[in-house]
Amino acid sequence: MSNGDHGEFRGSRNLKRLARISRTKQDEEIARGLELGLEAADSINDRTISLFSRGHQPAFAGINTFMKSPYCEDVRRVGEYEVAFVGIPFDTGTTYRPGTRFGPQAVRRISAIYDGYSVDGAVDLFEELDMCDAGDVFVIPGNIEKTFDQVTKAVSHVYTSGAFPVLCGGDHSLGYPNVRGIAPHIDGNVGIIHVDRHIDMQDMDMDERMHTTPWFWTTHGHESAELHSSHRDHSHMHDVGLSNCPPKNLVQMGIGGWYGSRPGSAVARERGSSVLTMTDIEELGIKGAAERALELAWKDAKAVFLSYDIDSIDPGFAPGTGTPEPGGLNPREALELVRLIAREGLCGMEVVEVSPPYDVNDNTSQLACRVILDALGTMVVERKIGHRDRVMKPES
Ligand SMILES: [Mn+2]
Repeated sequence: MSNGDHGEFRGSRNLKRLARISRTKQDEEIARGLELGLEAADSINDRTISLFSRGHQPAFAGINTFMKSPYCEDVRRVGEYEVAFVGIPFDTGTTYRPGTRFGPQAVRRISAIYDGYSVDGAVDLFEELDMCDAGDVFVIPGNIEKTFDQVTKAVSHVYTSGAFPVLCGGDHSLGYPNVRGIAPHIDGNVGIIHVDRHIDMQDMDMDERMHTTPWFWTTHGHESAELHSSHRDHSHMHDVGLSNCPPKNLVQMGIGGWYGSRPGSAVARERGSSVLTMTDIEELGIKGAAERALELAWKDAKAVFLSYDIDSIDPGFAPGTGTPEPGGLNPREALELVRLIAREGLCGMEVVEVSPPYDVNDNTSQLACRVILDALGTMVVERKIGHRDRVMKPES
């Protein structure tokens, strides 16, 4: 339906809604720009422009945090924000092409094009959400296990501080330490919606916990540890499964193609996670698929985590990734899926597998940025995060 109530187009209705949102933060940004960046040259008629760029404009200028949000350098203060972007530049878990260690910086760079105002979404992220960039986790290149410990401790710090964690990888091995930083703080089961072309559920890959393994280690299924007796010899691998991440609440969407799914499929089958192939999604449609996913992920769960692998989008649109697999979602489908999932709220999200050395025109990192913005925007509209009621005037 393109028309909303009273035969009015959604766009026109959204413009009215957006007009009710304050522009306090924009005004503050201008004042701050003039204070810190000095007044512009005499020939500049628009006196809101400063001499040195200190805010969103120009989009191609400036020191680039995610969405040009404040850099929370003193990470003890991260809880003063509603959302924290966290970079995790780690690609030691890749099994084909590396390069995702440059993912967070690429997503930050392209994010500068956005000012947070969306006509389609009827949301103004800049005004309605206090977001910061917490910088990057100090990963240990070449050591997966030490990095996992760093990541879990960092994510746990952000989550328990009260900021919604947006975790930007990095490769998909991070799925496990990311969820391990959140789930133990949730009093009840945690569902996981995993969008990917790959099943990522085998126990080990080339003798390590690579990016093909996160859901083996995240969901519990202790009997499966027996699949691989060598686990008992690895002191750091006793922790098969987080106790409140049951496999029945793991929904894997977009799975398919011809690469690397054999070992993970055995585990998915045995533990009983829900696997929706691209063909399933095609048959159900995006709305139907999202409905099924939400039903399964939220069943007797307290919270849901979104794990978004950018390779779920067809490599024609998202070539900058480590393990491309044709036949995935197109961008419009992918973003609709993300928005439908985010409507019910999330406890955290990750976007992984953006590999800028293989990207073209920043297309892949821009899509990763959009996955984040569409999820955040939806949650603001649904009042799951942010402070819409404080900055939006009531309807007159
Ligand atoms: Mn993948």
